[in-house]
Amino acid sequence: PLEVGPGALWFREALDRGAQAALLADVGAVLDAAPLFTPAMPRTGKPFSVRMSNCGPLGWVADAAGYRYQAFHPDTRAPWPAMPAALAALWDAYAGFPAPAEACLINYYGPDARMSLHQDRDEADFTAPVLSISLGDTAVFRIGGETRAGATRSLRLASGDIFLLSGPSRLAFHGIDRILPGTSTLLPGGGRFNLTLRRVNPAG
Ligand code: MD5
Ligand code: FE
Repeated sequence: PLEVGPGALWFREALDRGAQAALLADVGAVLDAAPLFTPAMPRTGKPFSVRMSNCGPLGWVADAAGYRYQAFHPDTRAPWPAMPAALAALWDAYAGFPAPAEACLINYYGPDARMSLHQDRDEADFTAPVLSISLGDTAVFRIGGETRAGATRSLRLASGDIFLLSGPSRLAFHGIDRILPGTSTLLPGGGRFNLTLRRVNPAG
């Protein structure tokens, strides 16, 4: 892999087309049971441009009350679908962490969706890495250091790329500046899925 920062490992083209299509089918089955919801900013209630769902025991949600992990879908109130075996296997292969992932956040980006620069700090255990899998159109990803003011780098995450954030990079500022429409034929309607596998609670 390419080490783009301390503990930030970029595995380009890690998944071949068949593996991407199989993961996309798994995502489709999850979304049949747990449809994409529109998260909203705490306090202001401003909607995100990215739509989301989750699978696994816990899922990340955002609404006027705040950001949190919970065991059920914010609209349907149903428990999140189980983690597909292929995703659990990717965690085992790439994360190098002894406990299983507890959450897979599914982000869907249409052509105009963005995610502003932020840190992922809603988990109780920062010693566990975050594993990101990109499917569909290429994203312009920005990653900096542990302070908002620090320098940032811009990387293009393509379909089939896997990104591991561990160690000091686990708390790096990062975001998605834009999607490059038409760069992949994987999703029939275009757009991009990003899957992030996470631990939420301290291991054992
Ligand atoms: C995405 N997702 O592509 C982006 C980046 C999110 C989120 O940022 O919070 O859902 S995935 C790469 C990533 C994930 C977690 C941490 C870091 C990068 N990082 O510390 O650089 O939908
Ligand atoms: Fe993030």
